Amino acid sequence: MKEKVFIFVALPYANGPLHLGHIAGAYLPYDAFRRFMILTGREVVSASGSDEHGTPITIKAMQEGISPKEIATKFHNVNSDIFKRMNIEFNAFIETSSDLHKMVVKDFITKLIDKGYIYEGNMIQPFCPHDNMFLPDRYVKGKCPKCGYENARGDQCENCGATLEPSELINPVCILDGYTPEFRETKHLFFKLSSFQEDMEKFISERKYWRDNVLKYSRNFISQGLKDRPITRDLDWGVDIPFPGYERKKIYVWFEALIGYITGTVQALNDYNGALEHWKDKKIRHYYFMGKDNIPFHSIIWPAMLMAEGEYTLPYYVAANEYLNFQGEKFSKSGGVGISMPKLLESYNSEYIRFGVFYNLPEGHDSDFSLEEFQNKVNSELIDKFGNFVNRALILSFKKGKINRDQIAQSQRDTEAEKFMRDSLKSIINNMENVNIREAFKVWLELARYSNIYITERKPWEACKKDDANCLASIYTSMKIVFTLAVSGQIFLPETSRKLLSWLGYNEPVMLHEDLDYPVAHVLQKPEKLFEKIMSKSLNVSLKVARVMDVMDHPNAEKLYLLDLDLGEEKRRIISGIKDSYTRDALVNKKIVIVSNLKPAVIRGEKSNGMLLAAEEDGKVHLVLAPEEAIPGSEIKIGDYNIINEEISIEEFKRHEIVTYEKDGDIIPALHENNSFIPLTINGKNLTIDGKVSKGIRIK
Ligand code: B3M
Ligand code: ZN
Repeated sequence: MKEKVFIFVALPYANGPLHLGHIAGAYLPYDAFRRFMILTGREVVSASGSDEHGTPITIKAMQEGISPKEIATKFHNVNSDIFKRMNIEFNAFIETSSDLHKMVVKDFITKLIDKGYIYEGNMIQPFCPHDNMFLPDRYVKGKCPKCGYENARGDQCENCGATLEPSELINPVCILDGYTPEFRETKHLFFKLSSFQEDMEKFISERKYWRDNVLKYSRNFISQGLKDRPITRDLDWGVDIPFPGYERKKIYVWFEALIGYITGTVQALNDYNGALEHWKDKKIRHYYFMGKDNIPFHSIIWPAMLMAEGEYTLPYYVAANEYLNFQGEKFSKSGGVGISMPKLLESYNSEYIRFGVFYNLPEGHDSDFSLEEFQNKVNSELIDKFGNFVNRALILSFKKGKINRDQIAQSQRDTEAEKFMRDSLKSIINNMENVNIREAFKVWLELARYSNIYITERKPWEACKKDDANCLASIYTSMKIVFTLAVSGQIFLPETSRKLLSWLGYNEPVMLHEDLDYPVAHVLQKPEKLFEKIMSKSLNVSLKVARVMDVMDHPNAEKLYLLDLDLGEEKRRIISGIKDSYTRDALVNKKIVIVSNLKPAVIRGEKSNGMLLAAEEDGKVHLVLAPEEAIPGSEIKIGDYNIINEEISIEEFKRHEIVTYEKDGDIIPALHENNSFIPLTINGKNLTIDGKVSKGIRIK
């Protein structure tokens, strides 16, 4: 009988599109592990879902002026689509606002109440006198008492990861209106986490095989003494509390989202009681994947909830990853750092993204992702090493036709290569078994590198000209390695591996084990090119033509204008300090150029949604202009850069140097990079600069 395993991955909040940091921190490692488990013969039930309740959703809904349900559904769909395009698969991907989930939560909580692990108590909670309401944790922000970070949330500090209570914040304020909250008493339900101090100590001490980061964090958490936790909140969006007196409160989002793992198995198996029976089956191992900020919820709170329930299986493995940073900074949707997945998928093949993430997996320590390194590694490692090797082997083999293992005599070099392959395969399997995904991938890639050298040294093409025995032996050996790379590659690069295997005549997934059998090398169809190199580099700066429609004085700043702009489909307002150089009349109808993907800023009480480009010399401003016939809203081209239009901060924009540059006697704007100048153009025409200005002046 097949071994059963449950694999879970933290439920992403449905309050925005996932970014690469999420994908690298949780979902891709999870997907690799799930594929590995299936390919090694396990019966997998895997689940995750959209975390649709709680303040992350209500705050976002408030910002967008739509209902929490609409926000949740919108991003449930966006994120489901991202997973699909990334080939990240689940047996169930639930929605926590579904009736099924609410039922599972109710049953779970009722059981905990019956067993006396949930009680009613009083709690001091922030109350905003101005809004006349109790504030949920995330409606309060302030300074972190642990690390001093200024913008810590009432539930957790994003900077140091500490879990917090709003009352612990230094200088707390209400996020709705900036008022200082009062702390008043109100009643809530509490979970008796304190009853599990000893059980938790034992639980953690029995899991010495966990990663250091998880063990360290958990031991530290427990050593501070487990305290009871409130599990209800003053919010009107969430799972109801089955009690009178709690009409205006809901179950705390974390408490019910964790129960989502049970809901997930019920949905996957489409059988409520059947799924619960599986939860009681202690032979089934449960694996959980998540980013490091979710550690205590999975290594302590959830196990304690399960202990309280009494019958269900505790986590076998909690795989928490560190952070993937973006070009030196933390990925942050709100701070405009990083690239969202929908944008990334517009520009790159998902196999490349998967490769880039595995190459840089933040397992064990933080790692950094830059677009430039990503493109370089895809080109130089995936394509030049793996692709090149595989391609050469496939073409030679295709030309030679079927080669039977029994008809060849391997040279010493061939047996050496085969041994390297076997050892690599063992190591990949062994590492995956122990959830060392980064290391497993490294070994896989190393095998590709090694093989590329092997085939270059072994030169089957020369041996084949003379038609000596080395010809067949080296092609056969190469193909055996191609087969091994393809079978083990199914974990990491499913599309690529599927293609390769189909050329070799395998139209179903090939199971993975240490002794892969490959009796006959045979390439059935002429292999296509596996990859295209990434040629155009990407630039996250979107410059657009804008026609000035109207110009007004800024009400609170003498030197500033408000410019109303026509960008075709879109109208925008920006603020600019060009009053000394341009009159209102000189500006109206000019076709200027703006940075259109800047994070909006508020300048002296007015919102500015972009920034115009101009050079300043001797105190006079010279606008960058588009040709007369340019259509408002069209995008400026910068060489053959692939333009990514994702919101950026002003600091990020300033990293790119745009200057005045002399070309054929004209002074034009150009991007200065790696010692070359790339003119900004539209429909093949250069942009111009208004008035006379020297070359080499910074445009900003
Ligand atoms: N939604 C936290 C997060 O997205 C949360 C995970 C829930 S797992 C039960 O970081
Ligand atoms: Zn902190």
